[in-house]
Amino acid sequence: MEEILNFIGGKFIPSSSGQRIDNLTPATGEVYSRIPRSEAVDVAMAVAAAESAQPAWAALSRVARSAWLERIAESLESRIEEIAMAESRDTGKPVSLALDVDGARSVNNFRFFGKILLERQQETYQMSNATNHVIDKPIGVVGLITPWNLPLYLLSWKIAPALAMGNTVVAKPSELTPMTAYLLCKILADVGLPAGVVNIVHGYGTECGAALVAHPKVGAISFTGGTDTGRAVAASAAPMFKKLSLELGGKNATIILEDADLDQAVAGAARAAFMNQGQVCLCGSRIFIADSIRQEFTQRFVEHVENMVVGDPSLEDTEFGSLVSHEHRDKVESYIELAKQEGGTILTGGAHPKLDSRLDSGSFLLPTIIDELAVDSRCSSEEIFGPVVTLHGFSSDDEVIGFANNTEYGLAGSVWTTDLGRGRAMAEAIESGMVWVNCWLHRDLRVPFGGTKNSGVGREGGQRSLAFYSEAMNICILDD
Ligand code: TXE
Repeated sequence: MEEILNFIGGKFIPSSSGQRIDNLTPATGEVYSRIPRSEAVDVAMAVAAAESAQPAWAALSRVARSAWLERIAESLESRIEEIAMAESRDTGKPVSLALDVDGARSVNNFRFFGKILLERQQETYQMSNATNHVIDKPIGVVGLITPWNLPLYLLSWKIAPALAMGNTVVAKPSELTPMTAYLLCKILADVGLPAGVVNIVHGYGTECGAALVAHPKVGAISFTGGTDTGRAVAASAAPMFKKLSLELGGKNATIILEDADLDQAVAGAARAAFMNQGQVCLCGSRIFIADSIRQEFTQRFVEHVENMVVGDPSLEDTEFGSLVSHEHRDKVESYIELAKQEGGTILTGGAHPKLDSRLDSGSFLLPTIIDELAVDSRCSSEEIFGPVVTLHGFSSDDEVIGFANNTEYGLAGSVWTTDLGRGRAMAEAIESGMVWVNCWLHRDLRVPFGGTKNSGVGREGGQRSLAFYSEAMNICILDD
């Protein structure tokens, strides 16, 4: 049984109360490690450590901080297989996905933000008799709260730009998936990052996460998670006027126009629906198909999904693993039951796969495709965050734009067409932060990432992340 510890002021320590929370691997249900059940007192220790480390960290040159990020990237890269296996075991996702996303992209996050820090331009504005110099100042201590679906990827997406801009960090990973955050701490200790620059506290959201948001010395909060939790975080942070970035849920549309390349669209829509067992905020969980190709698309889509390799996440050829927990699977299954009551037809899935007996207690659920639901049914409009996709027809561009926008969310979407001008026009009409045309989750780390409506507040990504993790200050100097 591995004991995961907090990382505070460069030391690995348990929670002050000594209490722990079991951590299990969702593919087998086995408890294989425990995390500290940290509370406000532990968070306060972490914030104090971050506060005392911050001036020296901020005093380093950009070149020096960038070099630290590169050192972390190199060390992570050298342990990428171990990271991928740990992430797969902790989340239930296929190890191949953990290698590509959680492993490789976490390395990239550190490397990328180290690089663009050096490219950041200082703005100057000349007046007739004075010059304005806009400078970036660190915020101080920033709080980072991350979810269970892309644990190390999202943690590194926040830690790297926060450190780049001279802040120190207190982070709280999801209590469901703490292992790669712990491995990252070991890496930070190995490379000799100064004590207190990164502090990680584990525990429940309502105890440890809420204490971090409420701590008066934490100047900014970056949160990724559910919309309801985001609301609670915003309510706690707003009276203190903290800088706030919220990346929340989505109910994203995948739109297949009648001129789409069907090979590309079928594979793309399946990837968008079921990557990471449908547990990505960007997943396309509502597929709108032009009436004239609906039958053909549906048949090919169902075939494609039924051919996905579902099973043991630790095997290299597995394409679809376990959901994150029994509780989460129960929630997803309750939506499948609801879909039946709402008049939906399950075209495939809706049941547990038959697997090796070792995986009997795992949180597996087959990829599920539901047809015949009204576009405004609860299943087609509420975020399920699992391997469930609903299919709907449409007869015109205006109609499908109305369907796509008929949701409280506004995070992402994709449009599939061979007419790129029409695809671009449709993308612009969709109320969301990001739309892909003929691709999905094709990520360039320089572009804005985030959503509108109930999908969040603010944008991170590239220079926008560097701006979020800093305070812009203008100095106006009257000419001689
Ligand atoms: O997320 P939570 P959960 C959605 C998805 C899912 C739902 C709930 O619909 O079914 O959210 O998932 C911490 N103050 N997404 O319960 O609770 C918590 O410990 C401060 C979308 O896992 O939002 C964890 O570290 N922190 C999403 C983090 O917040 C609190 C990814 C996220 O947990 C807190 C995951 C509080 N009061 C779920 N309560 C996405 N956008 O990618 C909890 N936390």
